[in-house]
Amino acid sequence: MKKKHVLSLVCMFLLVASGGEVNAKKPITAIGCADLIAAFRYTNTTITSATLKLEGEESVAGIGSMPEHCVVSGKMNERVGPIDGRNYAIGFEMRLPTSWNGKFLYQANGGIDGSVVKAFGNNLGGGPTSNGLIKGFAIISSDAGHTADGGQFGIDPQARLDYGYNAVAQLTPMAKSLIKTFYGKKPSKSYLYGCSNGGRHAMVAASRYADQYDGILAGNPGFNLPKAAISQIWGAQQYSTISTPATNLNSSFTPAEFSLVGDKILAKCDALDGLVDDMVTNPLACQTVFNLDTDVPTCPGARDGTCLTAAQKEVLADIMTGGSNSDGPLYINFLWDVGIKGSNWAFWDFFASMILDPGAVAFIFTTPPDYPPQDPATFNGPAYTLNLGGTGFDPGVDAPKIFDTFGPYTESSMSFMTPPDLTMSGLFKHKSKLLVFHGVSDAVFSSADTIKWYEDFLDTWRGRAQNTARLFLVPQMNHCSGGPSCDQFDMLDALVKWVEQGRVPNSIVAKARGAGANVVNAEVPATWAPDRTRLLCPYPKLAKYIGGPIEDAASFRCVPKVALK
Ligand SMILES: [Ca+2]
Repeated sequence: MKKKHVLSLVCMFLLVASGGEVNAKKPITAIGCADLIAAFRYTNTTITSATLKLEGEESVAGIGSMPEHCVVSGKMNERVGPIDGRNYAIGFEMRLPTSWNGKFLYQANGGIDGSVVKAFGNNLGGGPTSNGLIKGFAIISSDAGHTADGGQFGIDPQARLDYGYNAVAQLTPMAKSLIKTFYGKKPSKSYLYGCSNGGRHAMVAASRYADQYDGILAGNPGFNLPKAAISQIWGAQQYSTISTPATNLNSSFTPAEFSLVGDKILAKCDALDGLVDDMVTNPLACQTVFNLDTDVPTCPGARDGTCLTAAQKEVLADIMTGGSNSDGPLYINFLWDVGIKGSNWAFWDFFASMILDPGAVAFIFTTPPDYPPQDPATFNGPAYTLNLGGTGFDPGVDAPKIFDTFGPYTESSMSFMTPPDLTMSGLFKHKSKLLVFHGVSDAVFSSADTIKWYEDFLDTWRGRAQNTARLFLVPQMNHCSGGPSCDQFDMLDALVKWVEQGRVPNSIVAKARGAGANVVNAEVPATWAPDRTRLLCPYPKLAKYIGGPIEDAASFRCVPKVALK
């Protein structure tokens, strides 16, 4: 207590001496960085290294040099898997800035985790210009309990749970304790954020661990990830029927053909939002207006990029349903949106469905894991996805296995991967805030799924809903970034202001990354100003043009969507 008292007196002196500004460079840590290895004690936790990085010693592309900080590496819960005999642990990294803002940030990562992404806390969206470390957060990042192995860790029951939710449960109190050891005090506020699978982690944390976090930011959340993964595989099987050879999905639709569809959607729906500006700001209205059959020419002869064959139309219409088997839908529909022309759309449908999804579905999401016949040593992703030889994914037989339990696999993947309470009642109990964004043209996690969740949330909580969770759709943006969109924004700042200053995010400005941007997005249309800005609005509000330069977000207001009809 005495020491703290002296410290606060020193702070007061600095405040006066510098004319009102505390010297931000003044170290405020309780112990030195390397001292953490010996000083930090926590159950089942080992610190393997702690190294001070001086200002400028590390940098992030597109953002710049990092401030002075301590990098801590460690692992929790080391063990040997009882079924596969492999070594497991929850590997983590923390980056602790010398000039700390007093807050904790959990950086949830994407994919199927498996590597400790550097804990810089890079802002979400496209080409971030800042990050958590620059903002002064103490940040943790982890591998969520396994190393990168294409999904084989799913053979281990505990590794499944760690990936689904338990790594966040284990790491959060440990990280807060380490912060206390390093800085001499606990964080004043705690935040968790991520996109894609990281957005899923965020939605799961909002449901399970709202007591641990004051603010949560979920981008393009795959909160029904097992469903989305089997939908992707089902989709690959459809594309395969018009591919030559059947394993070359890229031959089913050329970039020109996807661009054609995007352009036809734009032509039909651009004006629905009240302004012809090469942007569909009202995607929901577009769904009933755009008609694939009549709005896109059918090829009279050979494909030349200006038309689609009848077979292509049939397949694309099926893809947009999200897929089904004899029991019904596998997932949910996808929205017709201009961003279908973004290269990221084809990446997910043609590449990820053949390389990333199969291992995840066979080993992690199927219960019991499909092992055997799938042998991790010789596993062939495309063969599994396309069910070549009949030992791969059969939608009728295998899709239901995401709901199954078996022996030591006591939870289905739909249980361990998804938020158990989609009403997010814990947020209300603990007065935490949830900010969600979703690129409308996401080829893997359908924006329609997030919209449906949020509409249910609005129905459940009515007048209280918007004070606790808000959804911002990002027109024409693909999965987490990209597409012909304004995809650069700082939602972490918006969340912090909401939590700490009560400044409700009534709109958020997003910027295009055309020529001259810190990280250029080549898909920004040439007809736009390279630095076009737009208002993102809390759903169900939409950005309406009110007059002024059309490249400027200041010329728009968020209005109830009824006003645009
Ligand atoms: Ca428009």
